[in-house]
Amino acid sequence: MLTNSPNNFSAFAGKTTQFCGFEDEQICGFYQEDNRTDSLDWTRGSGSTPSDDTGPSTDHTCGNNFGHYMYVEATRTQRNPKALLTSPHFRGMDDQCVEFFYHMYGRHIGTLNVFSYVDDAELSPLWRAYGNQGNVWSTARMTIPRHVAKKGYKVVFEAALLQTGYQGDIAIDDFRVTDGKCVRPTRDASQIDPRRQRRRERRSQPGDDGGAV
Ligand SMILES: [Ca+2]
Ligand SMILES: [Ca+2]
Repeated sequence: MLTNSPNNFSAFAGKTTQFCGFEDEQICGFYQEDNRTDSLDWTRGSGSTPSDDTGPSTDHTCGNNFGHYMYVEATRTQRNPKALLTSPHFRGMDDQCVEFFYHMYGRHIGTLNVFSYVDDAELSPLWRAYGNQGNVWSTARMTIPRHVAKKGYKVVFEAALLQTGYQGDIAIDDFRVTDGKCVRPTRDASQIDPRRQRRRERRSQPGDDGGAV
């Protein structure tokens, strides 16, 4: 079961915008799970991740070495390496849109699963991306339906890594919750082909949406 946030806050308002670029050390009240629930933690990083040919080289908010993002470093030493990061509590009167940027670049990329979590209920899947998505920050947008928003929910990020190699870092940045359905919700993203990846890399600039699917 998920533990309670030490920095729990509730966002309940007619017009809500909650944003987290992970620039603050408190990571806006996001919290890790005890490693009995998962097996790894997310790390707040900046610049490049320690391993070559995987992970972002800058964050998404600032697009430079000073900006921060959250990532999970790939490891070969663990069985089913997995790390959960849970958001603070959000509530809304109507549908809400959850949006964030993700970076999944490398030869051994596993899966990023995103869930909503209401009280003590099961995690319910919102979105997932699997495999190498190219060396870009891409956007994901998913609508939280009204009945969930009214009850109040958290968003849970689960990085499920492959054990096959260390080029498998998964990163997220610029998390946002706004009122209303997402204008352009994104589909799940699976492995991309190399030609498409090159196009995405050419197009990608910090601040744009990186050509997300
Ligand atoms: Ca950032
Ligand atoms: Ca953990």
